Amino acid sequence: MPDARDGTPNDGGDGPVTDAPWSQLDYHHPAAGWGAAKSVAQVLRRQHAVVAGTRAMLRMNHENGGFDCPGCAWPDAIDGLKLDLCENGVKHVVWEMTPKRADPEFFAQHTVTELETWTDFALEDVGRLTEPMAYDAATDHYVPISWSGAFDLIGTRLRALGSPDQASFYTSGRLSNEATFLYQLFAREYGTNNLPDCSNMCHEASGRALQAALGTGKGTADLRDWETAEAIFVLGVNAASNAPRMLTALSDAYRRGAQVVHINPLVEAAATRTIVPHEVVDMALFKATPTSTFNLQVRVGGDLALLRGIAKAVLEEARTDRKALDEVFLERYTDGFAAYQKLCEETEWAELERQSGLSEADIRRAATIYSQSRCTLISWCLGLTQHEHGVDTVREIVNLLLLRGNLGREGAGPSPVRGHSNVQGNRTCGIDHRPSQEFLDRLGAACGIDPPRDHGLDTVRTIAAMRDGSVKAFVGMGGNFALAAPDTAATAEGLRRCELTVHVSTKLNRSHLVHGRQALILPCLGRTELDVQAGGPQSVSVEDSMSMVHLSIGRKRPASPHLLSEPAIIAGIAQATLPATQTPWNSYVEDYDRIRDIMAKALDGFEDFNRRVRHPLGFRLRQPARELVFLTPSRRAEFSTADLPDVVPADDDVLILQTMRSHDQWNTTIYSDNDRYRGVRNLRTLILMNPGDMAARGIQQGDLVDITATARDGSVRVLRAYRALGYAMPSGNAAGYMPEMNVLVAADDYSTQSDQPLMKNIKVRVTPSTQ
Ligand SMILES: Nc1nc2c(c(=O)[nH]1)N[C@H]1C(S)=C(S)[C@@H](COP(=O)(O)OP(=O)(O)OC[C@H]3O[C@@H](n4cnc5c(=O)[nH]c(N)nc54)[C@H](O)[C@@H]3O)O[C@H]1N2
Ligand SMILES: Nc1nc2c(c(=O)[nH]1)N[C@H]1C(S)=C(S)[C@@H](COP(=O)(O)OP(=O)(O)OC[C@H]3O[C@@H](n4cnc5c(=O)[nH]c(N)nc54)[C@H](O)[C@@H]3O)O[C@H]1N2
Ligand SMILES: [Mo]
Repeated sequence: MPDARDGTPNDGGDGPVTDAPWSQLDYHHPAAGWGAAKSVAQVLRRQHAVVAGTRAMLRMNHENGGFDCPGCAWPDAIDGLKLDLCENGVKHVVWEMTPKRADPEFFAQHTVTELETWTDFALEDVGRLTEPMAYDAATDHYVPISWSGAFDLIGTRLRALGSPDQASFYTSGRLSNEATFLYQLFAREYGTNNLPDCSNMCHEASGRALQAALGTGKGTADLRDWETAEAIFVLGVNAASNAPRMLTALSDAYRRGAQVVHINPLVEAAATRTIVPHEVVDMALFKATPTSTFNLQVRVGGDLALLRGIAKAVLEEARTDRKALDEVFLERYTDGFAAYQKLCEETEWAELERQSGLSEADIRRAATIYSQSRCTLISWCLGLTQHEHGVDTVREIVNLLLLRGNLGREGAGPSPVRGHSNVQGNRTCGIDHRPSQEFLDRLGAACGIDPPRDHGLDTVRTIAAMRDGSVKAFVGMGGNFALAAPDTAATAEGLRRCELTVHVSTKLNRSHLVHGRQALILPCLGRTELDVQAGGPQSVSVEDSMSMVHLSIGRKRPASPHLLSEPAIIAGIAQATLPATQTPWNSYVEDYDRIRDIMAKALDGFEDFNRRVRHPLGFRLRQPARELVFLTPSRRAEFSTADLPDVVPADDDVLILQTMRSHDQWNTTIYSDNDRYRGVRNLRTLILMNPGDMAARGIQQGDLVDITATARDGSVRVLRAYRALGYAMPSGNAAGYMPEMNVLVAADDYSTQSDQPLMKNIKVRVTPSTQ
C-alpha cells in the first residue's frame, strides 16, 4: 500500500509519507495572494475536481442559495456580494467533493489491523464513505450493514445499558443547527446530558469567561465593528491559515489608518502583509497590504500579564488625563472597578515583564495605542484558551475593554474567532453538558419530554469514564475523537473498552479504527450535497462567529445513493432507541421547516425562525451585552481580579510547548506535510524552538530530538525522533503540530477553570534523540 508506514500501528496524526527532502526557509511573500492561488490549483488537480470545484466555489457563501463554507466560522461579507473566498475554504470544500470512494469493496480488501498502520492522510484519501459499515470481529473487516440493521443495533445496545449516563454523545462543530437540535433532543429524551463537543477543547474558556463577565457566552462584535474599529488587537490566532478571511478585515483596517496589534509568541503570516484574495487588481500587480502596525512576541501563557500591564499603564495615564478612562461607562454599567484598579496598581512592572516576556516599554506602547483609540476590538483564539488560566485571560480582555467603555458601541467589543463553521450554533441549539435549568424547562415544555437535570460529561470526563468503564457506548456525530482528544493512548484505551462505538462521518478516519467491541461507521451527506426528503429539497442553518444565522443549501449530487442526512440518521437512532417516543421524528425529517418550528418554541432568540432565516443573509441573534443589558448577578458588566499565574518554568531545562495547526491541515485532516507560511516543506514531525534554547542543549538545526513531557501527576510521555528547527520565538517556548502531539498531553491535565485540555501548555524536555 503506497502510504502504509512500516507496518506498525500508528498513533496517528501524520501526513503523506514522502521521500522528498524536508526544508525550512524564511517565508518572504505576503499571505494569501498568488501562493494561495497556486496551492488551490494543486489541490483541485490532485482531487480531479477542477470543474466541480470551481462551480462549488461560486456557490459558496452566497446570499440565499449557496452552502455555508465548512472551512471556518468567519462571517460572510455584509454586502453579500463580494466573492470572499479563501484558499483553505476551497481546500476544505474540494476535500468533501473528491470523486474517490471508501466503498464496501475497499473495506473487503483491508483488515482493520492493516488500516491501523496507514497514515491519517492515507485513510482520508481513500475518499467518501458510501454505505453503513459494521465491524466484524471474526474477520477483522468492516462489512456492509443495512441502515435499519445499524439503527436496531444501536437501539438494542443503548436500551440494554444500566443507565442512559453510560452513553456519551460527542459533536464536532460541523453539525447544522437543525441536526444539532434533534441530536440533543434525542440524548435528553433518552435521559442523559452527556454531550461532549469539540468546543470543550476550543472555546469553553471564552464561553465561561464572557458568561461570567457579560452574561452572554459569545462575542458581541460583528463585521461592521471590524470595519470601523480604530484599533484591533489579535491574540493567539494564526489567521492567515485558520481564518483567512480575517486578512481582508485586517488589511482594510490598515488602509483606513487603524492600528492592528498582533500578540503571539510567533510572528505569524497575518502579522505581516497580505494580497487581499478577492482583489483581482492587487493580485495581478502583486500589491501587498500590511496587516499589522505592531507585533508583540509574548511568552506562551503570558497574555494575562501583558493585558494587565496595558491596563496598569492606562490607569496610570488616567491620573493626569481623566479621558484615559470612560468614567461614565464605568459608573453606569460595571461592577468591581475599584478592586481591579487596586490590583493593577499593586502588581509590579518587574513581575509583568517577567511573566509576559515583554519589556515595560513595549507594554506601554501597546497601552498608548489602546488609549488613543476611540473604539477598540479585541479578538482571540486558541492561543489564549488552551491554558490553565484561559478563563482568567479572557476575562482580563473584558476588564481592559471595560476601562474605556469599549462595549455596546460600533467598532468595539470582544470578538473571539470560533473554530468549526457551526460550533457556535451547536451550543446555541443545545449541545451543552451543563445546560441551564431555564433551557431544560423550556425544552421540556416545547417538546413534551422530561430532560435529565444533572450535568453531563464533557470531553475530558468522557475519556475518563470510558477508561473506568462507566461509559460503555460512544457516539461521534462527526469529528475524529480518537485523534482530536488529548492523550492519544488514554483516549484509545477508553474507546476500545466501549461496548459500542458509532461514528457518523463523511470519510474514513482514525476513530473508526480505534473502536469498541461493536462498531459502526455511518456515512452522511456533506454540506455541499443536495438533501432531498419527502417534503422536497431541504436546507439547514448555521451560526457564524458573529451570531449571524443563515441558511446553507447543498446542490451537488450526493457521493453515494446510500447516504442519509444527519437529521435522518439521528431520527433513525432515536426511533430504534425510544420505542415509546412521542416526538414526531419522521415528520421532522420530511420537512426541516418543522424542526425549525419547534426550535422557534424551544430556543431563546429563534422566534419566527423559518421566516427570519429566509431573509437575505439571515438574521443576527440578539446579543444583550451588545445593548448594554448584562444578564449577570449584578446586572452589570463584572470586573475580575485573578491572580497573575506563574508561567515561567521553575527549571531552566523545561520548555513550554504549544501545539498548533500547520497551514495545510484542517484539524485532524492533513492535506500535505507543508506549512507554507512558516517556510517548512515535507516535514510534520518537527519541534520549532528558539535558536538559543537549541544551542544550550547542543542541538543543531534539523537534528533529531526526543521530546519528553511531564504531566502534573509526574507521569511521563515521550515522542521520539522529531526534528528540531530554529524559529523566532521567546526563549523557553517551543511549538509543534496537533494532532500528533496529543500523545504528549496527559488526559488529566486540563484547566481547573474550563476543563479544557492544556494543549498549548505542555512542559517538555528536549534532548538529542537516542533513536
Ligand atoms: N485551515 C484551517 N482552518 C481552521 C482550522 C484548521 O485546522 N485549518 N481549525 C478550525 C478550528 S476548529 C479552530 S478552533 C481554529 C483554530 O485557530 P487558531 O487558534 O489560529 O489555531 P492554532 O493553529 O492552534 O494556532 C494557535 C495560535 O496561537 C498562538 N499561540 C500559542 N500559544 C499562545 C499564547 O500563549 N499566547 C498567544 N498570544 N498566542 C499563542 C500560536 O503561535 C498560533 O498562532 O481554526 C479553525 N479554522
Ligand atoms: N493538541 C491539540 N489538540 C487539539 C487542538 C489543538 O490545538 N491542539 N485543537 C482542538 C480543537 S479546537 C478541535 S475543534 C478539535 C477537532 O476535533 P474534531 O471536530 O473531532 O475533528 P475534525 O478533525 O475536525 O474531524 C474531521 C472528521 O469529521 C468528519 N466530517 C467532515 N465533514 C463532516 C460532516 O459534514 N458531517 C459529519 N458527520 N462528519 C464530517 C470526517 O469524517 C473527518 O474525518 O481538535 C482539538 N484537538
Ligand atoms: Mo476548534
